[in-house]
Amino acid sequence: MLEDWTMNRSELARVANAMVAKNKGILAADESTGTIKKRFDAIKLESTEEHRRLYRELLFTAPGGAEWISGVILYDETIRQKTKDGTPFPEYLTKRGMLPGIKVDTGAKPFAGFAGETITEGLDGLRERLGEYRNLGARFAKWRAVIDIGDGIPTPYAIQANAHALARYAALCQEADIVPIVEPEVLMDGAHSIERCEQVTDAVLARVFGELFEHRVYLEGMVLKPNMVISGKKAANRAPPEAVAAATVRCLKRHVPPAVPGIAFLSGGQSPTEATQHLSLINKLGPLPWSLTFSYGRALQDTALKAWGGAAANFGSAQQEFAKRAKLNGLATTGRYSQEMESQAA
Ligand code: 5MM
Repeated sequence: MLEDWTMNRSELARVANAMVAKNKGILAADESTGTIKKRFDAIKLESTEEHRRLYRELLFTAPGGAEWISGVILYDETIRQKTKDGTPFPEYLTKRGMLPGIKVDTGAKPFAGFAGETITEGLDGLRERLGEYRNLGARFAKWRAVIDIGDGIPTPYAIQANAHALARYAALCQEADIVPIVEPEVLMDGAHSIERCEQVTDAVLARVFGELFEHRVYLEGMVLKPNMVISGKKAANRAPPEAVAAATVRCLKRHVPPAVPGIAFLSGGQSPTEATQHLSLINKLGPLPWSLTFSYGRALQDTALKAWGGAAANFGSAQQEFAKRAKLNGLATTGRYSQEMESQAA
């Protein structure tokens, strides 16, 4: 029994370390049906199952992409889809050296009794779903808690309830030999200052790691996916990139034990270049006890999605755009990105 547990732990740690391997990061391609529809609306493309499949194929098969991508977070529909030649996506990704992952939460829903706050759902039946996803090839999973900053929010109890759900999810994942990505996202919507973001992120991370400890989560076998500490999008004087990097590192040092192998940031509405620059500046502040990388959705995909526009003729150029962003973010994981690289070809 003890032997099984040790083996299970060493495999969890192996996968978690591979997810945050040097020069690489994670592609978040787990947009639910409603979110991908919004993305397609922006390029005036109908959100059919085939268009969603084709778009994901564009990203996953991009020449050069796998060099910088360690893993891909899939959605329930996507993990069951195939490349045009009939290879299931998880099998295709694995062959190219990218770990398949799966979003398992069922979304942030209004938190009853707490106006303006949400609680992430999806724990019911999770043990069974994890078993199915493991059989479909998933080696890691993701659950996102959403914390909004506003008048009188977040409340301590909404933070606690979300942290508790994240920890229950993480423990269930590890039981199923799946590495949990623990994603507590403090939103950058609104006009709040960077100081307020730091205060809230401090409180959230403190509670999340408290709950992970209580739930006996094996820290060496997980990845944290936090927001950066950053001014609200509508703030009057937004803090400069160096201040974002310094505040983010300060906050993480206070709360994330060195046992956690890696931290993979979400982009949260930052522009693609902003997200890359911040990551690079953060890494310049090293050495740090964890690997610091990306798990971007929009900041990796936006330029490729626009370049594609749903047209077959643009497929190759959109793949180049994606590979370029993957490479620049890969370089940012070791602080080697510079803005001059933006004008160079992939
Ligand atoms: C890819 O976007 C995911 C959101 O999907 P739903 O809102 O449809 O569930 C999201 O969880 C994503 O993985 C993270 O928030 C990071 O994405 P960004 O775009 O913030 O980097």
